[in-house]
Amino acid sequence: MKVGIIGLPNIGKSSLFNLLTKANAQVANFPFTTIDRNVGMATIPDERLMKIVEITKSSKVRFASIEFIDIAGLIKNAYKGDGLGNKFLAHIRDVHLIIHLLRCFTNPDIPHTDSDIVPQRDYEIVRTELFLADLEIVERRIERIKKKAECREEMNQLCKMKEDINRGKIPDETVADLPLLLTKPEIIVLNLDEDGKFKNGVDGYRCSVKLEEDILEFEEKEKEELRKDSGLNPRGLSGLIGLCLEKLSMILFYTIKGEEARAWPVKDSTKVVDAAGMIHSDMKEGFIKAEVLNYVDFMKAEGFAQAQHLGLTKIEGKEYIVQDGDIILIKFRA
Ligand SMILES: Nc1nc2c(ncn2[C@@H]2O[C@H](COP(=O)(O)OP(=O)(O)OP(=O)(O)O)[C@@H](O)[C@H]2O)c(=O)[nH]1
Ligand SMILES: [Mg+2]
Repeated sequence: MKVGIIGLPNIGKSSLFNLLTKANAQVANFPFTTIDRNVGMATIPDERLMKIVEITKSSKVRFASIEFIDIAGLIKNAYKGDGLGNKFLAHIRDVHLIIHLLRCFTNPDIPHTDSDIVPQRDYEIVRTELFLADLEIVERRIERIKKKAECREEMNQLCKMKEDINRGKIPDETVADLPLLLTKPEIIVLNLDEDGKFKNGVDGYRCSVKLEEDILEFEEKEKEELRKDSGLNPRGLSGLIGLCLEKLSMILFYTIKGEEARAWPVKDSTKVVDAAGMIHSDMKEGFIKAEVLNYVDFMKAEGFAQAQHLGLTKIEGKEYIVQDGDIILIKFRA
C-alpha cells in the first residue's frame, strides 16, 4: 500500500516525508526542489508489538512498514503541463491514499505561490488540477468509444461521470478500469506554525513539521505535552501513520517465531490462508490450519504457550478472516 504526499510547491512535503521515513530527501527554501518523486518506507509505530516483546523477550523485532511517496509540487494548470509538467499525475495514480498537505505556517522567509496564506484556496487549486486531469481521462475514453455501438452502456456512464466532474462533484460510480485520481481516499494535513495559532477555517490533521523537527530527540511524553499546548494533534506523526492505516482499511497481525516477533500489515477481511501466503508461499500452498490468539488474550495469559494451556487459542481453517491484533501460528505441510 502506497501513500502519496501532494500539495503546492515549497510547503514542507519533503520535510514531512523525511520525518516519516527517516530518509534524506532534498529540502530547500525554493519551489520545485523535488523534481522526481522520493520513495521511502515508514515504520508503523506499534505499542502492542512492544508489549508482546516484553513478554516473549524476542531478540529480533520487526515492525510493519508502509510506503510513502513524496510527489513534486503542483501548481495551477499542472494538468496541462505547467510547472513540472504532468508527470505527477502518473505518480498520484500509483498511490492508494493521498495526503494533501496544506501550508498553514506563516514564516514570511519561505516563499509561497501566493502572497498570503489561504489554505482553503490552496486546497482548491490542487483539487482543481485533479478534477481537470480526471476530466481529460474521461473525455479521452469518450472519444475512443463513441463510434462503438456495443459500448453504449459505458458511454452513458462516462457522460454521467463527465457531468459530475464538470459540476465539481466526485463521480459516484466509475468505469471499472478508469484510473481516476478523485476517487482515491484523502487525508488533509495542516502544516501549522510551532505555536499552532494560525486560524485557517480548514479541517484537517493538525501538525507542525517544524515543531516535529525541533523535538525529534525529546521523550514521547514531552512531545505529547508540547503538541497539546500548541493545539496540535498530541500523537503527532505516529497518529498520522495510524490514520493512514485506518483510511486504507489495514490491520496488523503478529507472528512469534523462534527469536523473532513480527507485525504484518494486511487489508481487513483478508483470509488467513492469504495472510499465510504473505509470510511464505509454502505456507499458503501447504496450509493445514492456523492457531489464532488475540492480543488481549495473549496479554491476559502472559504468553502464547500459557494461553494454549488455558485453552484461549483457537484452531481456524483457510477461510478464517484475520482480525486486528491476532497472533497467528500457521501449521503447514512443507
Ligand atoms: N517555518 C516553517 N518552515 C517549514 C515548515 N515545513 C517546511 N518548512 C520549510 O519550507 C521550505 C520547503 O520545504 P520542503 O520540505 O522542501 O517543501 P516541499 O513542499 O517539498 O517543496 P517542493 O519540493 O519544492 O515542492 C524549507 O525551507 C523548509 O525548511 C514548517 O512547518 N514551518
Ligand atoms: Mg519537495
